[in-house]
Amino acid sequence: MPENERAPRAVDTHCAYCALQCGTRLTHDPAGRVSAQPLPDFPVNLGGLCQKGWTAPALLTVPDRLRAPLVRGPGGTLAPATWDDALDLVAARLTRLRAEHGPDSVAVFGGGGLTNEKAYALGKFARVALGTSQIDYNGRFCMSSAAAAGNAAFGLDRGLPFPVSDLGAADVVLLAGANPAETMPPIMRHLTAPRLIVVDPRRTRTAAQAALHLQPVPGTDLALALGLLHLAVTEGHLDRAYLDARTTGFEAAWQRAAAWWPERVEGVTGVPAADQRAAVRMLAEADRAYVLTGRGAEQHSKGTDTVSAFVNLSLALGLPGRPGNGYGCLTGQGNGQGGREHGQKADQLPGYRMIDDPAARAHVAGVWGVDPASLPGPGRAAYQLLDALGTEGGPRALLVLGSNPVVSAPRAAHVARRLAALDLLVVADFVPSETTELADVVLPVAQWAEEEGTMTSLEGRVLRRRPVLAPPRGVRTDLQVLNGLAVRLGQPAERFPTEPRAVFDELRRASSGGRADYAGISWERLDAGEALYWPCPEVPGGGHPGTPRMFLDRFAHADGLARFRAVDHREAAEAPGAGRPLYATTGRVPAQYQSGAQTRRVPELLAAAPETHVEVHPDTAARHGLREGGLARVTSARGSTVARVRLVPGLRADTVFLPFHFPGEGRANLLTGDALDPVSGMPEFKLSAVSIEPLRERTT
Ligand SMILES: Nc1nc2c(c(=O)[nH]1)N[C@H]1C(S)=C(S)[C@@H](COP(=O)(O)OP(=O)(O)OC[C@H]3O[C@@H](n4cnc5c(=O)[nH]c(N)nc54)[C@H](O)[C@@H]3O)O[C@H]1N2
Ligand SMILES: Nc1nc2c(c(=O)[nH]1)N[C@H]1C(S)=C(S)[C@@H](COP(=O)(O)OP(=O)(O)OC[C@H]3O[C@@H](n4cnc5c(=O)[nH]c(N)nc54)[C@H](O)[C@@H]3O)O[C@H]1N2
Ligand code: SF4
Ligand SMILES: [Mo]
Repeated sequence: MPENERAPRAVDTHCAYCALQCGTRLTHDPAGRVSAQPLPDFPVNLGGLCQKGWTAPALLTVPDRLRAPLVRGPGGTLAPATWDDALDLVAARLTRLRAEHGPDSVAVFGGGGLTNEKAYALGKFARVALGTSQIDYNGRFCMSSAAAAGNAAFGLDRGLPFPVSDLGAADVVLLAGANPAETMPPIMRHLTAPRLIVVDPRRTRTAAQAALHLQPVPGTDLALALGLLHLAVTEGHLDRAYLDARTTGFEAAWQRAAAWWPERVEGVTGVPAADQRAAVRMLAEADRAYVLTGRGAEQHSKGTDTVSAFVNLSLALGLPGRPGNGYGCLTGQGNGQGGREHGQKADQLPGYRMIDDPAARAHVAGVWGVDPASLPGPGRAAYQLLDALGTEGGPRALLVLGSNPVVSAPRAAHVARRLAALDLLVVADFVPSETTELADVVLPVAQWAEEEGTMTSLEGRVLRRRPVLAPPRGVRTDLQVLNGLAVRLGQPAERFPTEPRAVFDELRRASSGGRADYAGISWERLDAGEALYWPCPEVPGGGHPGTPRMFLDRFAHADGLARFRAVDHREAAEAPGAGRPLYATTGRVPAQYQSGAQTRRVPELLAAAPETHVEVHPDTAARHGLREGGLARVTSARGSTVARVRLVPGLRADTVFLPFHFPGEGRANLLTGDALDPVSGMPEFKLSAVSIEPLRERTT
C-alpha cells in the first residue's frame, strides 16, 4: 500500500521557509505528487509566492532523503541502524557523560525553523531531561540584535508589532539593511505605494525600487542613524508631545547624536549630507512612516546599538505605538519569532520568561512538574557554545535540531573543528547536511508538510502548519525523537508528549502570564481561521481577540514608556588596510535558503543559483585583475573562500558581497570572524576585511 494513501488531497498551510509564512495550498495527485499554490486570500502574501515557495514540494521527494538512523561505526563511516539501537546508544553515551562530567557536558543547539511545539519541547528536554544549561539556537545569528534593542526600548520584542498589511498604507518606509525584494518577495506587494528609503551598500532589487538609496560603508549604519537623529532635531522635526507623553531618556541619547552633524556622518559613512537631509525630510513629512531593520544593519558587533539608534530615530519622530506608524524588525526564519519565545535560548524559559527570574522558574517548573531548584541557570550564547565544544570544561556532546552550523556559523572552519572534537555529535535532520556529515548519530525526522504544528510569523501571528503527506516509513518526528531520548534518560513518557497539539496546550499554560502569552490561542480558534496575534491571554469566557497592534496605549515597561538608549558609533572589529583592502559583506540570493541544505536539493533552485559567487564592482575587478565569470580567491584573517566573479556596477567599489548558502570551499563563513555584539551575542557576519585575487580555473 502506498505510504501516503490515506493522507488528505489538499490542505491549506504555510510555506516551508521564511518568516513571511506565505499561505499556500498543497495539493497532491493520486501518484503522490505535491504542488503548491498561493492562498489567494492570505493577507501577507496576497496571492504571491517566491520561487522557493512554488518549488517547496520538491523537498518532500528529494532522492537522498534520510530514511533510517545512521550510526558511525568503528570504521568511521555512517551506517544504517534501527531506531532502538540508535536511541539506546545516544542515551547510554549521554548518561555516561553526565555521570562523569556533569549535566553541562551535554549541549543542545536548536533552530528558528522549528515549530513552536518543537522549540518548546527542545528547551524543556534540555532543562529537564538533560538538566543542562547549555542550550542556544541559530536565532542568535539572526535577529538577536533587534530583539535586544526592542526589549530595551519597548520592554518587549515582537519583530513587527503590527500586521504586515499595515505597511501598504504608509507614505514612507525606511529599510535599513534589508533586501525584502529578494529575501521576502511577496512582502513587496505591500510596498508599492509607500516611498522607500533603502540603506544598503549594494544596489539591490529593493534599492532599485527606492525613492532614495543610501549606500553606506559597511558597518557604519550606527553613525548614519545618529546623523539622521541629529538632523531630525536640528531641522525641527522632533515630536515633543510624543516624547513627553510616551518616552524617557531622550536627552542622553541626544547628547551622543549632537556630535554627529551631517558632514561628519558623510565622512564616516560616505552618505552625502544632502541625502541624509532628504531621508529625514521624507520620514518627518510623512503622515504614516515606518522604520524597519534587517540583517544588514543588525549582524555586526555593534548590531544592538545600531538598532537602538534606528529605534531612537523612530521615537524622536513619534512613530512607535502610533497607528499607521512604527518601528519593526523583519524576522527571517520560518518560526524566527516563535522560536525565540519558548525557551530554546540560553537565558530564557517559555513565554519570554527569563531563566534567572525566581517567579518565572517557579511558574514553569510548576507546569513541568519539577522542582524549580532543579532547573539550570543561563548557559552560553550560540557562538560561545559552539566555540567551547570539546574544550576543557566545555560540552562534550551536542544535539542539533534545525541548523547546519558547518555552513552557517561564523568562522566556520573553526566551528567544524570544534564539532569534530566532540565525544558525541547527534543531528536530527531530514536531509544530509554538512553538519550531519560530521555526526556520530544522524536521526531522520519528518518535515514541514508531513506533520502538524504551529508557527509564529514575523508579524506575531500564530499559524497552523498542516500535513499533506504522511512521513516516509522509517522516519520519526522531532517530538518522537525527544520523547524517545527522554524516556531512555529516565523521564516519564507523559512528560514529553509526541502529539503537537498536546505540546501546544502545555506551551499555552507555560506561557500564561508571560510576556509572549499564548494561553488564549487554541487549535480550534486557529482552525476556525481566526487571525490571532500574541499576546493573547486566557480571559474569563475565552475569546481574547489577540493583539495585532501593540503599544498603542503604552509600551511594555512598567511605567508604560519607551526608552531611548544613549548609543554612540564605534568601529567594527576590523577594518580594511594594507594587504586586505576591501570590505566583504554577506547575505542572500533569491533562489537559495540559509545553509542551502534544503534548497540546494531542489533542481529549479539549484539551476537558478548553482554555486557561490562574489559580487565585485567593475573598477575593483579591473584593479585586481578579475573578470566576469572567472574564479576568485577571497581571503580574510581567518581563511579563504573560492567564488565565481560577478561584476556589479551598483555595489560600492570598496566592498565585495558573497552569499552564504554554499558548502565546502565556497563557504562565505570561512571569511567571517568571532567578533560578537556584547549585548546580543550576534556575530559580525556583515563585515570582514579581505583581499581578492584571480584564481586559475582548475583543469583535471
Ligand atoms: N532567498 C532567501 N530568502 C530568505 C533567506 C534566505 O536564506 N534566502 N533567509 C531568511 C532569513 S533567516 C533572514 S534572517 C532574512 C534576511 O533578510 P535580509 O536582511 O533582507 O537579508 P540579507 O541578504 O542577509 O541582508 C540584507 C542586506 O544587507 C546588506 N548589507 C550588508 N552589509 C550591510 C551594512 O553594513 N549595512 C547595511 N545597511 N546593509 C548591509 C546586504 O547588501 C543585503 O542586501 O531572509 C529570509 N529570507
Ligand atoms: N555569512 C553569513 N552567515 C550567516 C548569515 C549571513 O547573513 N551571513 N545569516 C545567519 C542567519 S540570519 C541565519 S537564520 C542562519 C541560518 O543558518 P542555519 O542555522 O544553518 O539554517 P538552515 O540552513 O535553515 O538549517 C536548518 C537545517 O535544519 C534542517 N531542518 C529544517 N527544519 C527542521 C526541523 O523541523 N527539524 C529538524 N530536526 N531539522 C530541520 C534543515 O534541513 C537544515 O539542514 O545563518 C546565519 N549565517
Ligand atoms: S517569501 Fe518566504 S514564505 Fe513566502 S514563498 Fe518565499 S520563502 Fe516562502
Ligand atoms: Mo535569519
